[in-house]
Amino acid sequence: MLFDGTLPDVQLNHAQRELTVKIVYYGPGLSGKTTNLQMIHQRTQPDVRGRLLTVETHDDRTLFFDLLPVFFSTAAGFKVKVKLFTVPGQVIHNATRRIVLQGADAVAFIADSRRSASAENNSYWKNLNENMRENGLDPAQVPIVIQFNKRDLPDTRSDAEIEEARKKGKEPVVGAIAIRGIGVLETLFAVLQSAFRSLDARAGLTKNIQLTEKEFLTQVFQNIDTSGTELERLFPPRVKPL
Ligand SMILES: Nc1nc2c(ncn2[C@@H]2O[C@H](COP(=O)(O)OP(=O)(O)O)[C@@H](O)[C@H]2O)c(=O)[nH]1
Ligand SMILES: [Mg+2]
Repeated sequence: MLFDGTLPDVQLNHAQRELTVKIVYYGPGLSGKTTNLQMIHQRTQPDVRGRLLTVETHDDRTLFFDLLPVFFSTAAGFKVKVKLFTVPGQVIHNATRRIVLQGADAVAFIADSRRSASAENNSYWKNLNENMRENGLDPAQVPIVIQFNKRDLPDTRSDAEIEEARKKGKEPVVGAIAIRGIGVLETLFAVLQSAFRSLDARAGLTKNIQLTEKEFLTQVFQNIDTSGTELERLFPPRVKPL
C-alpha cells in the first residue's frame, strides 16, 4: 500500500504509469471561479491543455462545472494529468458541488473580497467543510488556498484586512482581480504546490515515481504564459518566435 486506507485514494495508476491531480475551485456563485479557469486556459499552451468545458444556463451561470485538463510526462515516463474543476455556486446545486468535490487533492476557495460578501463567503466556507466530511475527506488533510478576488471593486477588503486573514488562518491567501488575470496563476501555483506536498506525504511521489515538487511545478508552469505575474521570474515565459 502506498497510502493509508483512511485517506482519500491517490489517483496514481502504476500499470498505466499515470497520476491524476484533482483541484477543485470552490466558492459562492459569481465569485470568479469560471473566470479563473478561463484565464488559466488562455495562458496555457494549446498542445498541453484540453478543452475548457463549460456548461452555462440561460441566466449565464454555470450549471454543472467547468473542467480544464492539463497534461505532461515526467522524466521517469509517468504521465501526469492536472484536472481543474469548478463547482456551481447556487445554493440549490449542493448535490452537484458535493460530487465534484469527491477525490479532490486540494481546493482553491474563491471568495469575493467585498465586505458585503463576507456572510456568503462564510456560509460557503462552512458548506465546503460539510461537503468534505460528507465525502469522507478530512478537511485537515485536504489543503485549501484562499483567493480574495474582485479587489478592483469598491468595498473590497484592504491590504491590511487581507494580511490579517492571512495571519489568522493556516491557509495560503492570495489577493486577485481575476478578470485582469491578477492573482490567478499565483493561486494556481499555491494550490498545486499544496496538492503536491499532500500527495507526496501520502503516496511518496518523489520516492515512488521520481516526481519532485520542482519538476511537477516546472512542467506545469513552463507551459503557461507567466508574463506580468509574480511567477515570471521562477518560470520565465518562452520567447515567442518572431
Ligand atoms: N469586477 C470584477 N469582476 C469579476 C472579477 N472576476 C470575475 N468577475 C465577474 O464576476 C462575474 C462572475 O464570474 P464567474 O467567473 O462566472 O463566477 P463563478 O460563478 O464563480 O464561476 C462575471 O461577470 C465576471 O466577469 C474581478 O476580479 N473583478
Ligand atoms: Mg462558474
